Amino acid sequence: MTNLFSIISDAPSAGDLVSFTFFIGTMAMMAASAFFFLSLNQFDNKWRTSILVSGLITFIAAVHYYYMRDANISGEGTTFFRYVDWILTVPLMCVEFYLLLKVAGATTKLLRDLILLSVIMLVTGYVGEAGLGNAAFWGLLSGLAYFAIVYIIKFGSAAKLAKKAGGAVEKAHNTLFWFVFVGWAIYPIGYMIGTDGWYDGIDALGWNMDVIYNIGDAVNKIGFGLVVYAAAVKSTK
Ligand SMILES: *C/C=C(C)/C=C/C=C(C)/C=C/C1=C(C)CCCC1(C)C
Repeated sequence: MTNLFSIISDAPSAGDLVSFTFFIGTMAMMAASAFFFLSLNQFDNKWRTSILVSGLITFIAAVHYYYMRDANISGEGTTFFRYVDWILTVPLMCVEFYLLLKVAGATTKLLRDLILLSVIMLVTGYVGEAGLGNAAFWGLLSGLAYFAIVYIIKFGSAAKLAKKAGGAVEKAHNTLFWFVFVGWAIYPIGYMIGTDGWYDGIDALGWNMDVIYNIGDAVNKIGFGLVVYAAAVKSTK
């Protein structure tokens, strides 16, 4: 592995969009982690764990982006690191929902259901993307698990708890729902670009899978954390 300073000396040329998004993604995730960790002491115990989890999500991503940056430059492929990152960070996003709704009585069953569905979504996605099976088929299974998550958050037990909690918690829950419904929907677009299937017409757009995934990660990981941060600020003052 290269030393930390290679992150600067290996800075990509402006013309290489893919490397550039890995480079700036690493920086953005590191900066966001510092921001969340350093703000911890502003909050009381009820919110501290949530902010800590926000920081862990961007920190885990920062480390994986550092490796993906190298893997992309050397042409090794980023799929494995990408999914290791997601299998750690997406369940932590489920933990964010759980922690937020705990005031209204969220149970570990809700947490378990969300984590189980997210693991199904990601494992089936990996099988399709790594070329271990028919990509369209495994992507469809992944999509079903994704919609089950959307359902729980918008209409299921999580929605009911959010309503019961009201105030800053309900507002944050609703904003996080939009991240899951719109922000997470960025990923299947990347998947369709990166794999073969009935959807190959999308390749004509000339987009790159890694760029799409990197945009998705920046929006969702940093955005999620900021929503929780804002809710914590609001209910602390
Ligand atoms: C920080 C990382 C996040 C929030 C990653 C989220 C990933 C997804 C929502 C991926 C979803 C997929 C589908 C819904 C179908 C195709 C396969 C996936 C795994 C790309």
